[in-house]
Amino acid sequence: MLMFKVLHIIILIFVCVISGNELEFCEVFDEYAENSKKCSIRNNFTQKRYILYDVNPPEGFNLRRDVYIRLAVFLKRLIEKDEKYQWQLVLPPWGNLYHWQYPNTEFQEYLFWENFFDITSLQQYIPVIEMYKFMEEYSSGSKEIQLDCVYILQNDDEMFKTGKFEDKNEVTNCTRDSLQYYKSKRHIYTSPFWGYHNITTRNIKCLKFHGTASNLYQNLKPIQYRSIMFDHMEIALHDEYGSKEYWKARRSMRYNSELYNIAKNYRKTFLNSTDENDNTDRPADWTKEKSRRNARGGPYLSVHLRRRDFIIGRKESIPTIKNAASQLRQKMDKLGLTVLFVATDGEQHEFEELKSYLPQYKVLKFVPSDYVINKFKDGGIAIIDQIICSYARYFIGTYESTFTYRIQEEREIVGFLPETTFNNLCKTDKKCPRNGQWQIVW
Ligand SMILES: Nc1nc2c(ncn2[C@@H]2O[C@H](COP(=O)(O)OP(=O)(O)O)[C@@H](O)[C@H]2O)c(=O)[nH]1
Ligand SMILES: [Mg+2]
Repeated sequence: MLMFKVLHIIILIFVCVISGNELEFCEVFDEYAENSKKCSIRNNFTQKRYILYDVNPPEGFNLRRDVYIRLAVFLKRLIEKDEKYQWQLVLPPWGNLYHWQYPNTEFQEYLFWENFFDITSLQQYIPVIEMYKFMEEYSSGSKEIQLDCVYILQNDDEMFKTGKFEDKNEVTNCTRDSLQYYKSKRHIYTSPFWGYHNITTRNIKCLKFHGTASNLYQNLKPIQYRSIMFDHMEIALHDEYGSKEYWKARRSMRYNSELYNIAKNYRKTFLNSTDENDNTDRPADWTKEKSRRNARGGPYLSVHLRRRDFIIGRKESIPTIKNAASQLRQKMDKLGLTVLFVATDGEQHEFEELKSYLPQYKVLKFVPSDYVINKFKDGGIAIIDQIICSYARYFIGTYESTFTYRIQEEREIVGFLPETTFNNLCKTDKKCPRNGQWQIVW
């Protein structure tokens, strides 16, 4: 018994000494061979390697979801290729998005992925961890979290001028522009780092980058770096856009189950729509899903009516409310549907206006309870809108909206016929740009 106790104490001391070492700053500049050696001794101790990322601040929720897929496929391939390390993708918390309307900003910061997505489903595709988990694991009790290397990706302006695009991965001097969001004091950089003041780095590199995400491989340097971050990750392109692998990653992005349940209740209560009647049942586990095209959908037409910045920025394709109403009426009459579900970021008066043009139809939108607002906020409410749209018998979206694209993908997964999915509102009857059809691959 005493022996055990002594052994226990010895092990405890050993663990403390080791984690103490991990706190020590490890200089990672390539030229310092001595330090690199120190790093490799430390880093070899644990095989865990963390990839973190962030996206250009003005980008919205739905493009960010697309950027996740680029990383997920990259990581999946990396893990297949490189078994030596345990690669983990750290999920960047959501916050301060331009479109999120609720005024209290603190209210919409530091939102973890589990608010919106089912983490277990994501983990069935690649190893992901939430930021708070990473902070716990990585800091070994210290308050400050120092990332080993931060790469800020930049477009190569020259390529955009000449139109000659080729793969590029070139470390360049950081301009003031590229560092605009970073603060530095005595070679230690802080902010933005998702709003965490205790995350820092000593090592920022600006990278002129052109190519797909897998080309970032050369920057990982796992012998030197245990944690690396790519900022402006939207600059790296998809490795396999639209492939089977792309769709696997996409299918792993199941929403938080409570969001599905809220949508399910709404469909049942207001839209007379259930999975049994509509042939839209799905296996609880996305890896068990199979290819099918026999989903029927609930007896309603759904529309994603994108307004706000699109009215100004995309005048060429956004119809007036009156014109949108006329397009919707024609379609509902053709399909024999009398119920319209509207997902929109528009103002209440725009919704009222739409309704006023469609008096003979039931026109609905999802109105969140205080509970839903407080718990899931703008991001969750948008997802509920997306889910309801994805179970309709027929969907009409907005041209070139990533919010619409995510609904179309969901409908492809549920198993609708493409002609019920890949439709968008036109500017007018005569002027109609069309979105592409990115059909699912199994
Ligand atoms: N609830 C809700 N929010 C929407 C709707 N359309 C747009 N939004 C909000 O506006 C944002 C639009 O930005 P983004 O996700 O980048 O999509 P995109 O700009 O349409 O490509 C969404 O993330 C939502 O916060 C909608 O139909 N319903
Ligand atoms: Mg956007």
